Amino acid sequence: MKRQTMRRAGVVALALTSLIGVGSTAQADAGRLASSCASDFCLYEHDDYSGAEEEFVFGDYNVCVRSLSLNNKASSMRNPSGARVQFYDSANCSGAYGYAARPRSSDSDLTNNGFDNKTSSVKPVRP
Ligand SMILES: [Ca+2]
Ligand SMILES: [Ca+2]
Repeated sequence: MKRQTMRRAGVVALALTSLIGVGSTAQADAGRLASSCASDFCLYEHDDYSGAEEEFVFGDYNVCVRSLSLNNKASSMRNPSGARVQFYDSANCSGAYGYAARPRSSDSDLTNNGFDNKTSSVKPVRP
């Protein structure tokens, strides 16, 4: 089980590297826990910022960004940006958002917000 997770994370890391030049998901668990989100916003496959990582670069407020590699999989998040980030169950930020992250915040477990494995798109808004 563990090995399988690592292999999947490696594939995602490769895809991310070609996309934005950052890929740290293939490191050991300890390394992932210690690493921080180098982009505007990061989703993680599992609790405590572990598993595969998807990084987001926000162009502007109110622009919807779809989750690709972690669609319906995100279980924790880091938001180092100055934006409030709204989480949507739908793919194009349609309907009401289900969860909102404060600027410069992180959440090691989205379960208690009722949003584990649901996020399909996110939208940064002015805080
Ligand atoms: Ca998950
Ligand atoms: Ca969803």
